[in-house]
Amino acid sequence: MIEPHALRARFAERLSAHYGREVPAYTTLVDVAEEVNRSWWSARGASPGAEALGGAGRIGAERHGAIRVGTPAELAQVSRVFAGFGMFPVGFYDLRDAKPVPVPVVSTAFRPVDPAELERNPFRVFTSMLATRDPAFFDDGLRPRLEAFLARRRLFPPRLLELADRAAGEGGLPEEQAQEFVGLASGAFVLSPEPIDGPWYRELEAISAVAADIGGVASTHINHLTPRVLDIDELYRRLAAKGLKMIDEIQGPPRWDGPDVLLRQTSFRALDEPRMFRESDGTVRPGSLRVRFGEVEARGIALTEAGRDRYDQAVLAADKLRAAESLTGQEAAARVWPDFFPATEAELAGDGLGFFTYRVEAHGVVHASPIVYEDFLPRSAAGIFQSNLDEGQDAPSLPPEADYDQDWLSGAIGRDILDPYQLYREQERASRAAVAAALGPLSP
Ligand code: OOG
Ligand code: NI
Repeated sequence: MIEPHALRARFAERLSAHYGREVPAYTTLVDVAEEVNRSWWSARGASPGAEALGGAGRIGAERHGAIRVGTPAELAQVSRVFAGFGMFPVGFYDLRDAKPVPVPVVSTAFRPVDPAELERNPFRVFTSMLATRDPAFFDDGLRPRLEAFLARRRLFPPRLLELADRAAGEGGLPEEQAQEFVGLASGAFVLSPEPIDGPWYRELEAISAVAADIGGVASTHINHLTPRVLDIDELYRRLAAKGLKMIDEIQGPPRWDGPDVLLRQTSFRALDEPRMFRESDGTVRPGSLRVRFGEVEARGIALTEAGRDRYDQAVLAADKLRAAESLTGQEAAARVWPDFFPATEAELAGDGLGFFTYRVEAHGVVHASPIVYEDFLPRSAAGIFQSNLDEGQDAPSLPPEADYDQDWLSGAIGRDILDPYQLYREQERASRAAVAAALGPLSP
């Protein structure tokens, strides 16, 4: 039996091999990320706490991908496919009122939830669904045509869903079916060479490039695959030295002397890719689309709700400072950060701002290790979407209206969307309970 974690590792590897062939800059990015990680481990790998970020094996294979679908029914099918790989929906992200540019989607992330499963292979996929019901983006003239187009297409062959259900239900698949499952699943996320309906695509593109990417074509695709790097600033420098440049500055927390929290990411625009367009006169003509891009990320400590509040306040303060003094986002964040976050992991734990696990070491000494943030940040996500949009798109003039929320999305998927805080809290609680069992109760 090939278990879900092994299926997941094969799936991630297959997608990565495919993506590297199609987007050569991705291969460069992965190579440089590996170099940076090797230097990091050789400089710091033996120091206490290095393993807390996840082992070198995990981090070397670590990727996240992103896909976008059009309807609740498609999302429910995605959920079945990923369940076969041991990946479950965690977190709800509403990007419809994201700053600076709203994106007409609501999203969740499919990922392993068990710490042991994450260590075996942490592949996760940020998954967005088009908010077709929202009149802020789609008017009554367009919506029925869009929904009819989406209802006609089939993203996942029935055999794929059947194998996924079996893998989820039986805890894996025999070798032959495992290969078939991984092949069909990766195939479903490969960019299709089919000609695109030109007028239809452009009508949607006038509203949002993301709407066109989702609803303007008959299939879905992985639009980026993101390696994890242990020093994102160093990666930035090495890429620049190679003449490659990340387009956006780093999103998320700044580089500073204190503990790294949550997620720092940056992305680069992919090149135009040749595609065929079918025009209204019936001719098929070559054109190009820019739908895939590159991204890299560094993961820090998971924050509690209180820590996350601090983070949101720090971001607001950085925004203000940035506007006032024309700094970059990272410069502004670095200036305000010490006002909001303590400089040591011990204080982050003591102030209840970050999640940690505890274990008893020799002579009854209790050691705290930070829990790595396994999720996403809506504001960075919106920034990442932005790197995929062409310039000059107007934001819609209306605020989001349709009531998409986490409960609605859970209902649409037919499966509970898990709360990331609850997962981290439970992990921390279990480790404290184990310490208490070994030593007697731990002070809070
Ligand atoms: C997803 C963007 C979000 C991230 O890393 O925050 C994301 C998309 O472009 O579909 O991947
Ligand atoms: Ni991403």
